[in-house]
Amino acid sequence: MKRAGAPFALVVLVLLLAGCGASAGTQQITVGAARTFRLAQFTPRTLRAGKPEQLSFTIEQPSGAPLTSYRTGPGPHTGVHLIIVRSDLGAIVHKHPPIGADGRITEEVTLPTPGRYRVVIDVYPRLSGPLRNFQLFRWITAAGKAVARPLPPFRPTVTVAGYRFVLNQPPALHAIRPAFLRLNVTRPDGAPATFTPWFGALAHAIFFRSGSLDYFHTHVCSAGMTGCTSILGPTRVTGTATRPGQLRVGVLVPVPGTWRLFLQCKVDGRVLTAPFTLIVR
Ligand SMILES: [Cu+2]
Repeated sequence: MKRAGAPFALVVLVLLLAGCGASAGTQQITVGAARTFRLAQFTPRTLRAGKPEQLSFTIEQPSGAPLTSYRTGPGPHTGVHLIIVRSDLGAIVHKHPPIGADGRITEEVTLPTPGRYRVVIDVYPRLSGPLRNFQLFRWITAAGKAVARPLPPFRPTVTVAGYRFVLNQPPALHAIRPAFLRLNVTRPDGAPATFTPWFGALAHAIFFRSGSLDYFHTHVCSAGMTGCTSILGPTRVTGTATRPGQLRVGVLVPVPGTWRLFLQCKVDGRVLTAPFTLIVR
């Protein structure tokens, strides 16, 4: 085993305290000896590509009863976040599904192309004690012949539907160390973009590591908005947006590697997803 004392202790901390979570590569998270949450009645495992499909599941508590009580309030750290990423990190789906009174969660999703997809369910239960959130994982498949695309290299400018995301002087990035990416976002006419809150934040920064698909998630909130800080072990990060068209995005990832950042924000009534490849040492 290459992993000795210190890194293992860190992994345990990450599992217990992760603000928006790090993937352990398993299908369930064990918190202590007795508290195990798991996915139940997850359906379907295979979907059609390019067609809306109903994805449905229940989160079971350690007692076996469905989890029905979730965090509410301002900020993005509430309820259930459903994130589905293609295994080559070429596509992402991000939803905050409604939760039925019986704990059943159903959401319509469209997987754009054939391939394997990793489902990350980031759960914010309303519980007493230190557990803030945890993740559950599943693989699903969109039927058909998958064409995996290699991850493109880092590019400082990404254009989505005519909106330009420009990364200014990106800093060197290191695992477990928070850093900030400063972006300018302009509309197709060149004017600064105005961000509308979406799923409790002005922008969502969803990170997946190439290959292992480790996961982390930070947010950009407006001044005074609470419940926006992401935690990784003892480290915290909060993004800010001080002027129209400007985002300061917190980067905080658990391990080195090549990561794909999916930066999502709502501008002019549409949700934009700007992907960036980042090298973290
Ligand atoms: Cu988010």
